[in-house]
Amino acid sequence: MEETKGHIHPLSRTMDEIVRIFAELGFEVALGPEIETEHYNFDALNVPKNHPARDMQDTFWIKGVKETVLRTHTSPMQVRFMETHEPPFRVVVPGKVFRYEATDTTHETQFHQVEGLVLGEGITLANLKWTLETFFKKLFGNDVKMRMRPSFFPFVEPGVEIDISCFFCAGAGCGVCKRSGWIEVMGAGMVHPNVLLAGGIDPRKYSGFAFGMGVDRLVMTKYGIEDVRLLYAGDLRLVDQF
Ligand code: 2U9
Repeated sequence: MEETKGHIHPLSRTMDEIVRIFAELGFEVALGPEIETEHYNFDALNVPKNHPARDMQDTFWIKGVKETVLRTHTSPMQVRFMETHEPPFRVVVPGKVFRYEATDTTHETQFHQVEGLVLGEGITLANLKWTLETFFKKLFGNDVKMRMRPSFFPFVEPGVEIDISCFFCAGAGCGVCKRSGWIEVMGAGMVHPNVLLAGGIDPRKYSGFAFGMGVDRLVMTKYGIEDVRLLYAGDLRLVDQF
């Protein structure tokens, strides 16, 4: 008879490993609802009222329930966490998120994120850099290099995009990193004062950093999976390979 032993899905395995590493670094883990209010998903995160992300084309709005959405990121849970916890704290939020878009090889209507939030007195960009560098070394090995590039997200200021040295060619340049030697893996930044205020935190006393990573794309790059939809197809011919 054929072997029919169960497997842990590569996405779940990667999510678990990421969360385990942050737990080693002293982070708590929090889970939140997949159905959220417009307030927690957008307003509290300093996303302008006219921002394209709020559009019917980008977000699943719940029919017949005013101001309610399928969360487009796990960030609303960090706002809920701020409301119920006094800094200092370190928290990661893993989970499923939703975007209303046409699916193709690189887009799905659901995907997975791990986001994090660190708040305390005197937290700086240097703390962000050390924490994330340490995280990537634990995930990909001690030789991995990390760089930050300026970027913009409404919920952070300054915002950065984080690249790591390509884990296939160690930075030499290959097909996976498009000859650049770098792979973009995360967005991050110092939490915007408006977001701290929305969470009931005094920005004159506390500061902190936040980060967000899409796990599906990381899994695809790591395992050479060329269509994101395969991750959700439930086809054992995919799962059996891991
Ligand atoms: C709070 C304050 C700040 C979380 C952040 C990003 C930058 C980011 C993307 C990565 C790939 C989303 O999955 S993705 O498409 N995320 O670039 N996320 S800063 O910032 C927060 C979150 C919560 C209260």
